[in-house]
Amino acid sequence: MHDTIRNQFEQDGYVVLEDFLRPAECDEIKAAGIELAKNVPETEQKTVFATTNEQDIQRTKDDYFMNSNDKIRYFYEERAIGDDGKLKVDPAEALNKVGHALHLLHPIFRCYTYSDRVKAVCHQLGFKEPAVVQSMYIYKNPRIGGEVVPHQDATYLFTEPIPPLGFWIAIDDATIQNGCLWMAPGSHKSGVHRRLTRNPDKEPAFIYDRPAAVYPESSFTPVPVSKGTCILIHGNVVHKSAHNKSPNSRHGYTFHVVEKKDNNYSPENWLQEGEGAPFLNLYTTPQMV
Ligand SMILES: O=C(O)CCC(=O)C(=O)O
Repeated sequence: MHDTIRNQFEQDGYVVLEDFLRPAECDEIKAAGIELAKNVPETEQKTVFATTNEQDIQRTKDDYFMNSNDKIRYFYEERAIGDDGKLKVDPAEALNKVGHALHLLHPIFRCYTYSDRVKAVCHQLGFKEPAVVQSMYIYKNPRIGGEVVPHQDATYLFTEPIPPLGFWIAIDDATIQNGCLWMAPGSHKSGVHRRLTRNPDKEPAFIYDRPAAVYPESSFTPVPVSKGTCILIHGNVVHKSAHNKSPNSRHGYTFHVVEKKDNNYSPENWLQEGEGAPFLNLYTTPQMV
């Protein structure tokens, strides 16, 4: 079992773990995600998150995004907000995602992040001191859920020599129609193609060091999965997801783990450890506070 996961991870850059969560556990997480969407505090600004255009990414990475390492913050779908700044859709279906400290601040997300199953996977992949650095609930809502363009997670969370590891858990069935992940198997073997780095005291606050790589459509394979499946994502593997044009949501819970032992976490990453956002050792952190 150990070798199978590790070999596949090394070969393809991702591994599909079916039945990682039970349907009832997904339902509990989904209820928590919807509860967050329905109760966005009035004081939160309406920030859009979209990956389709470079300037948008750099603009999105404003203070609201940048200071979300130790908070639960709300990012909207572009198609959810009208020209007047008001919501065009039901608030329960307006968000792109919530992040980035669910694993620290929300009891349900904390429980499913620091779980024995997650710890076992990290052991199997050989992590010595794994730490969770960020978490997101991604809604990919019916009809408006935006495309996520091809990228490597290491572009945003650069660590060396050991790349970060993503856990991506399907909370709904993820299909080709509602925007499942598409992976480029083996693409993790070609290094990190570009990085988004802090650009202190300048505008924009973040810059890419290189233009976006162009990946042929033929390199991607769709990975439709049933609710409760976890996809382990190597930090250097190229992946994407399409616009959800279907009437069904495609919720997912995702978080990233970095190795702390003998590994360098780049001080240029947008996300930094902070007093309210410690990079806690996964093996020793309790599920409940
Ligand atoms: O959930 C998705 O559609 C894509 C998520 C993803 O690629 C990421 O967060 O890196």
